[in-house]
Amino acid sequence: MKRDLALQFSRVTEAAALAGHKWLGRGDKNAADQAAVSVMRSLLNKSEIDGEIVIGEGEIDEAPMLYIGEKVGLGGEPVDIAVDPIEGTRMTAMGQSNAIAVLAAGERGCFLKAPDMYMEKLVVGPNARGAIDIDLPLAENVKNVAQALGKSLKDMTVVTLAKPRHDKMIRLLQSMGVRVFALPDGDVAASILTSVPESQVDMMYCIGGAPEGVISAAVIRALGGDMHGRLVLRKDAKGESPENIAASEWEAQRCVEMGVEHGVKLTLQDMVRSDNLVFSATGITKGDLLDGVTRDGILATTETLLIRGKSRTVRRIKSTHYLDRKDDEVRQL
Ligand code: VTB
Ligand code: MG
Ligand code: MG
Repeated sequence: MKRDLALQFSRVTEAAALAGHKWLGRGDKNAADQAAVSVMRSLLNKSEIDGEIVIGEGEIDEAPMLYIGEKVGLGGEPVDIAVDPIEGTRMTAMGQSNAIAVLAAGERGCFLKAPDMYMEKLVVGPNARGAIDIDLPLAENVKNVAQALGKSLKDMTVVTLAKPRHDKMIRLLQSMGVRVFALPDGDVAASILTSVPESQVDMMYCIGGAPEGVISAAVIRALGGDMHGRLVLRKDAKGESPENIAASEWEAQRCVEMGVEHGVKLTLQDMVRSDNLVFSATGITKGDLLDGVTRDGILATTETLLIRGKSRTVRRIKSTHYLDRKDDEVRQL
């Protein structure tokens, strides 16, 4: 993938973050999402790529923009694109930390095409590569990772999402002496924390979205960390209510159509097949990973994490934007 495309992708997540931020704390997560989706799409369509959305806003009948299979770009390099215009719409709407705008692009066929369902995820940083196996009990994984890192359990930090489905797991880890950080939402940012040197997080474990799982796999691969996943039916993540059982039947059907299996281990290589990728994330609200957007009249600032998988170059780009000078679709005064 041409080097210069990376900067182009960072402009796309910057614009999505600026658009989403306009809806910060206004309680309307759909409006925030819409704004980010639409600007992301229009900037992708101005890029010199022959792009296809492989992880996006959903199926064509439910998502008018950035749906799975949508073609984007002016033509040029063939790339597959995985997006989450706002990873954390609820966080944006409620003014909580850690919301980001995110995109991963890779060579054709690079990313696992996963249905919009749940995924169990286990992520570690570069120093614990090879030490995880999602088929083993979590307690064992934590011990193996601690050993790989040369740490005692009481010095281990695991990050997860604060969801009822994780309560038992959180108590188990805490009873082992492990420190647990339970964030309200946003497992992409949480996953990245395992693999950036400045963070104290050793492992991320949760059941969250499968699309978010593939996006996380892209950045974890680019950073040299490790990850296992497993597609989980809704009834197994959220309980056997009639709606959840019906949703699970649809999910199982989608798995067959998309040629993936639920309930089986997915390695990092299964989810992301090449290093030839670019990952870009821009903070919307201030978080552990990135600063959020700041606004003062027509002036705005953003912070973006931009990573090229091939060279493993990690850039943090602080930008100042004069919104009155932007193209119409980005100009949000
Ligand atoms: C997951 C997680 C995301 O929302 O999709 C979660 O992967 C939704 O979980 O990072 P629930 O269905 O239990 O609400 C996020 O946390 C934010 O989009
Ligand atoms: Mg989203
Ligand atoms: Mg999301």
